[in-house]
Amino acid sequence: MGFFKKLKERLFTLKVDEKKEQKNKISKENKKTSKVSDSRPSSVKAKEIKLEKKIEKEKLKRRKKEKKIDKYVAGLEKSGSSFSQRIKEIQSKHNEIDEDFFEELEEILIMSDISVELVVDIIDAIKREVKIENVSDPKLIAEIIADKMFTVYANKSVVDTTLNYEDKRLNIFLMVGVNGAGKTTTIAKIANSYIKEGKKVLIAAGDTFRAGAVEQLAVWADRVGCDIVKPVKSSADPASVVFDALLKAKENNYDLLIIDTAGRLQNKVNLMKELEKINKIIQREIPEAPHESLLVLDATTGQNGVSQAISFKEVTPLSGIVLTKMDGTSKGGIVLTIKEKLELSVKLLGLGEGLDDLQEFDLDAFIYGMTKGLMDESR
Ligand SMILES: Nc1nc2c(ncn2[C@@H]2O[C@H](COP(=O)(O)OP(=O)(O)OP(=O)(O)O)[C@@H](O)[C@H]2O)c(=O)[nH]1
Ligand SMILES: [Mg+2]
Repeated sequence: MGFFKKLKERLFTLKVDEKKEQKNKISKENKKTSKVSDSRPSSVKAKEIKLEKKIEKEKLKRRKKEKKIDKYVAGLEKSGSSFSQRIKEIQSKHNEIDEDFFEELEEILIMSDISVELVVDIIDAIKREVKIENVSDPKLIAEIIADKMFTVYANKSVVDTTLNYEDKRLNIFLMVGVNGAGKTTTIAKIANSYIKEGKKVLIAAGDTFRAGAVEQLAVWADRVGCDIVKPVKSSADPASVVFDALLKAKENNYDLLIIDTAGRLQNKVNLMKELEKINKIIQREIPEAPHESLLVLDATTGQNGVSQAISFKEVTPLSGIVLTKMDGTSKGGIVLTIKEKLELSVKLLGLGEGLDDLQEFDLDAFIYGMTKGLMDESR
């Protein structure tokens, strides 16, 4: 089975057997229309109810997954269409898969912000596959490209993208990143998704440097309906805000505390000291926290963002990356580069400005969004 077919199956197939679902539906219909009371044994009826519940659960899961895939497709519209367009161009330009073809393919991958090292790996893998499968028609190569982008990414290391959130404890997420990367909006989006799950969320306005930062966060907190701890006076130290927030969160049994910070990379030593201080205060209260230290990066800054991330990694321990503004770039390959260069997983993707446009990273959905234009039919 080809890669695209397998990918679509993973993304769109319902786990529960569709035949079983149909059978269950028919038996339910019969029951409704029949005037005779249901005389079947109770074990049969119980089994039917169990299956029905399972089907409903799977359906809900599928709806959620479909919504996520739609978000990915919309958010990766720029990247996906430009990537697919360029691949199609070289497919029709070349009659055979030769060195010239590979050179142009290499350029396309590099142009989409995939690092040179990764491009070399991907091209090598494609070349091997082309040889093994004896493929000579460029029209047949799209699937191999998508497949190898996927496997090179997945094979490099374990792809752990789930956030370290657990029930029955105070979870602490620390957000870092340079000004304008999207920290504040990302905090609002994360808060919103946990609030929607019924969790009690508190935000700490730890960016006390930029005028207006606290107020901007307060507006978001109000909009998503969560509580916020602000500095008591404008000159307050971020560490004191974090301390107050920790006390409030512990006393009032919050599920999640998200901490906003200022990202002034201009002064690395100060930034390092400040983050060290914040971490120390958190660990004095909860030794294993922060449970996530997420670096927020603007995807539109491309390779610059990667250098920025490397600098941040030097000043503070990080547990993952949030890549924002993916909808604003046509170079989606940055996702692959970040993992390669930083040995950190992209845990969340910002696919738009809306509150539910922040999505957990999903390699299948990402590759689908990037290469959908190359597939024969859309679904
Ligand atoms: N299109 C798009 N815009 C985004 C996304 N994430 C954030 N933004 C926008 O990016 C801009 C900056 O976001 P902020 O959240 O204020 O960034 P910040 O890192 O908190 O910035 P400072 O507080 O100045 O340090 C805002 O206009 C957001 O709406 C995204 O995923 N897609
Ligand atoms: Mg901010």
